[in-house]
Amino acid sequence: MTNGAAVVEEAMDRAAQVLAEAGEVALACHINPDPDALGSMLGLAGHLASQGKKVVCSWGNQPLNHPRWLSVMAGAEFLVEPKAFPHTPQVMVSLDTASPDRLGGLAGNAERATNSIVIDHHRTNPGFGTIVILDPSASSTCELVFRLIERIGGELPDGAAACLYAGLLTDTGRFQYEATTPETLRAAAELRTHPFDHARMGQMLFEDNSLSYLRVLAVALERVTHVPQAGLAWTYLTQADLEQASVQPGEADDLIDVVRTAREADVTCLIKQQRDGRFKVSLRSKGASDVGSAALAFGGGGHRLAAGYTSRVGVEETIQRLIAALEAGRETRPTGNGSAAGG
Ligand SMILES: [Mn+2]
Repeated sequence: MTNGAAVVEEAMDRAAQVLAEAGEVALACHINPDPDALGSMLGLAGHLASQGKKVVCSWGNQPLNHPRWLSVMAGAEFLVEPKAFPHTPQVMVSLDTASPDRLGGLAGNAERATNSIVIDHHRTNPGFGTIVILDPSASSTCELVFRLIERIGGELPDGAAACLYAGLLTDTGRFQYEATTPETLRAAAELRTHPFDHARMGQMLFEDNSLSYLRVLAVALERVTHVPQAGLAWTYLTQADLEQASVQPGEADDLIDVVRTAREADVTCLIKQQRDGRFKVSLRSKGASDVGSAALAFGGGGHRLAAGYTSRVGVEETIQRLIAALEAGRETRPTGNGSAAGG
């Protein structure tokens, strides 16, 4: 066992003890949650509720918009608006949240909590909270929650199993990405022993696009630009593009998954204008570039192969700065494959 693994195990023990002793637990995940964030939160909440704990779940967007795929999960009854979240929780768990600001309106609640348990797998997480379960080698926060639940003990409810499976499925790209380990697959196999409709879940999570979305995808694909010297392929969408097609900015998040299949590029970038005018920059790498470091340099975060940040300058300036950063990275990178843990 490496030193890092021992630290994670010790934090798991402490968290399991605090949760076992708690009567009430408040859980939160990052704003604009993805299935790993929501699944890890509702999965842990479902298990704690089955242990007789009072649980309450939220995230820091006001109002709380329930994603369509929440229907393949369980535990929607635990969700409350952030304003109804305990002001000073005795025990608060923050899930899949790479930094306090990713809690949005609930960052103060985590700061005030007597016990603030943070469970996450983002390498860029600075390690906030009083108990930090941070394992950048874990495929997903759901995998970490699965291990924590084993530690807590007791029967895992079927609905909680479905929640955790959803997060494993999406954060591993259907068990494709490099962080998928035998442990990940053992967790998935164990979760699949519970009765839930995994085929419908896959459909809801990966094959549920509106025609409007497909039309926006066509616009983005038409604009793909190749920058060979930076190993980059990039595209962009403005608010006008999204409004014209009546697509919500959050709906177009997966569009980069199509662009990143470009054979000619190692790095893919999607610049998407938000309602407030700023630009959300999403980055993906096939392995030769560390986009996590690039995103961190621009005030964002993420993993070595998937990361993002927000830019306040226009599309043209944003891409020029990114190209400069990528080119600098290519010059300074040592030869050979990097040894950084993926995520
Ligand atoms: Mn995650």
